[in-house]
This record gives sequence, structure tokens and C-alpha cells, in this order.
Amino acid sequence: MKQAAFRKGVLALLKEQKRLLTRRNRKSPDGNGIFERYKFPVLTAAHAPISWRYDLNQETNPFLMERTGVNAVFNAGAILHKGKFLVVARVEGADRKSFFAVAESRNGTENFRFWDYPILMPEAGDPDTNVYDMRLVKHEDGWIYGLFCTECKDPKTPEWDTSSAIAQCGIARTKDLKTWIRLADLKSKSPQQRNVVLHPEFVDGKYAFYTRPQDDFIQAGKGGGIGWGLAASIERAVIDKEIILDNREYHTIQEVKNGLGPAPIKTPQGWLHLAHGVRNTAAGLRYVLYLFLCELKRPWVVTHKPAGYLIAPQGDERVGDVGNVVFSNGWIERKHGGVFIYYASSDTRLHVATSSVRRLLDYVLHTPADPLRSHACVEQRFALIHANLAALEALKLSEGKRRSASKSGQSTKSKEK
Ligand code: M1P
Repeated sequence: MKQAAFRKGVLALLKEQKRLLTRRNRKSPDGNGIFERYKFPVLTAAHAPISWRYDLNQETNPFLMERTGVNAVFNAGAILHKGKFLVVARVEGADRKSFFAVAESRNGTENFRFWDYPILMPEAGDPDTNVYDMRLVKHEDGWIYGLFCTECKDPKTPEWDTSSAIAQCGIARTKDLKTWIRLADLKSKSPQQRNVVLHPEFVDGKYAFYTRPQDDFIQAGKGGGIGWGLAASIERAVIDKEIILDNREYHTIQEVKNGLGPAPIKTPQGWLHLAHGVRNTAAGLRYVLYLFLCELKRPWVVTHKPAGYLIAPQGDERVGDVGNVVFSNGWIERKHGGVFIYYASSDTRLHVATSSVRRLLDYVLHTPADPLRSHACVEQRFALIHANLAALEALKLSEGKRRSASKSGQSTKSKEK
């Protein structure tokens, strides 16, 4: 390639990326009253800077190859920091290893742009093979914490088993999201921990964690689900006792497993939570998002939980590396109560949905809970339909009224002719 052609090639790459990064994003028109989706994802693999993927030196990369591609950008922690919407995304390289990178936007729904460098997360003790899914929390102790999953091959498995892994919770803290101090990994009785989230306030003078104990804990007959435990220190966090706050349950959206999403939003009515629930289908696992509310003073006590899901994969969201998945580990509450939910689809890309604390609270407080049986579900709908017939009558929109209104509309039109 001649130098001019190489330069032209680089320019084309930069131009195409600029087009993507400056693209406007609009609300999709088909909302459900609870939240709005947006036309485009906010981050994709194509948003990863050209300088992370291409060697731009003609001498070492004469064919301008994308040597170190990015496979996916998804599951992002989120925070409003110095007036900017920041997400710490899970960036998965073509080599399957994930790492964290900060992307920033002025309005939270479009023009997210990665900072120049991804986060070089320090290692703690045993090196992590893979890190992913950071939850960001501004804690009342003054630090911003990032809790994430750190995974490595299970040392107890035989050599031929190249897939069994151990997952634990890594903890790091920062003031500016640039310099990160890695603390010791969380210690608990569970041999596996994913989806661990730090509660933003002290509880009984201790750091409080939402956990997801697995394996032995479940086999020991204690059930499994979103757990809760306290640790005296954050520098060497140890949880001695975990209780289950939101269980898995037969024939629900969280029959197989569930896990907490981002840290909860504090509202006057309680701690508002976003979580994911997983069920099995003939086509594999299906991940959806749901909401629930916990007491303010006793954050481990659930007070309200609407039946079913808040967000399920839809349209293109159903397709990707791990299909039929929506997953969220980040949301942002603005001063005036606007809520930006960052959710990823099919482990491939990141989207935003917008709502407000008022709307989400209304949904969580007034949507019926799952009665857990078909008969009882139909009874719920009977009551709704019955009340709706009266409501339509009051609005003069009952079917009979509508028919006669449209007839009289027709006769007026024919008279006008
Ligand atoms: O593939 C779906 C998700 O699977 C895991 O979540 P969980 O442990 O709750 O099943 C995580 O690997 C997550 O990153 C991924 O999106």
C-alpha cells in the first residue's frame, strides 16, 4: 500500500467512527408508560476507538489490518460524575478477555465516547483471568467503588476440564475513575460469587453487600437468590453470614437464578432495585429484568415486587453472542428524578431506557404481585377487566357507546356529502 493510500484508509476509519459517535438517538415511539426504549444502542463494539483495534503505523501494519478487534461492548456500570453521564462498560476483545473502559456522554442517551485509554485494573493476589460486570457505587464513606466479577480456572478441576471456573467479587475504589486502588476480593462462605453489589450506606456501622451465593450454599438446602451480608471492613471485606433477600422460585421469571443489577436508588418509599431473573426455555436460558422495593430502615426486607418482568429482550435485542438476554448493572438517577437504565442485549451491545423515579415507584407499588398459579392470575385479570368496563363506561368509551358514536359520525359525514 502506498503511503497516500494508507493515510486515506486511516482517514476513512476515523470518519466512519465520527459518524457513529455523533449520531443522534431518538426515543422509540412504542412506549408502555413505564419506560421508553431508544432507536440505537448507546455503545457497540464499533464504538471502541480505532487506536485500540488497529496498528496505525504503516511500517508494522502495511495492510491496515484490524489486528486486535473488539467483539462486544455490554454490561456497564453507570454513574453521574461532575455533571457527565459515565458508564464503565465491559469490553470484550476478540480474544474473549473482558476489560473495563469508561465512556462519557453529555445527555446519557447518545454520543457516548470512550476515554483515550481503558482501565488498567490492578490485580490482587492471584491474577484474574477475566474481569467483568462492574457495579459503581458512590458510598457515603466518600469513595466511588467498583465491584466486579473476577474469574479464573478452578484449580481443583483436572487438566482436561478447561471450562470450570471460580468467580468471586473483586473490589476497587477511586475518586476520579482514572486511578483505581484494588482492595482484597470479597470473602464469604460461598465458593462462587457473581453479581455482588455494595449498598451505598453503612448499615449498623458496617459495609452492606448484596450477594449471590451459589453451589454449596444452595445444595445445603438454603435456597439461592439475591443475598445480603455485612462486613466490618471494606479493605478486607469478609461476610460471615448471608441471608437470602429475594429467592428463586418455581415457574417464575427467576426460576433458575437471579442477581442484583446496579446499587439501589433511595426513594422516600424504600430502596428501589433492578435485578435480572433467569428461566429455562427449550431454546436455552432467558434473561429478563425486574424491579422490587425494600424497606428503608431494613434494606434486606422486600416490601413490593410486581409480577413478571420490566424489560425483556425485544426485536434485534434477542440476537447476539448469548441470545435472549437482557442484563443491567448500571442506572443513573438525575436530580429531577429522571432515571436512565443502561441494559445490554444478548451480551453484545449496550442500550438505554429512560423513565423516572415517580413512574418506576408507581409501577412497583401498584402492579400486582405474582400469585404463582394460573387460576389466580386469571382472577387478577378478571378483577381488572371488570373495573375497566366501568372505567370505559365512565369515559363514554364503552363498546356500545363507541359504536353509536361512530354511526352518528358516519351519518353526519353522509349528510355533509
Ligand atoms: O450471559 C448472560 C449473563 O450471564 C452471567 O450472569 P449470571 O451469573 O447472573 O448468570 C454473567 O456472565 C453476565 O455477564 C452475562 O451477561
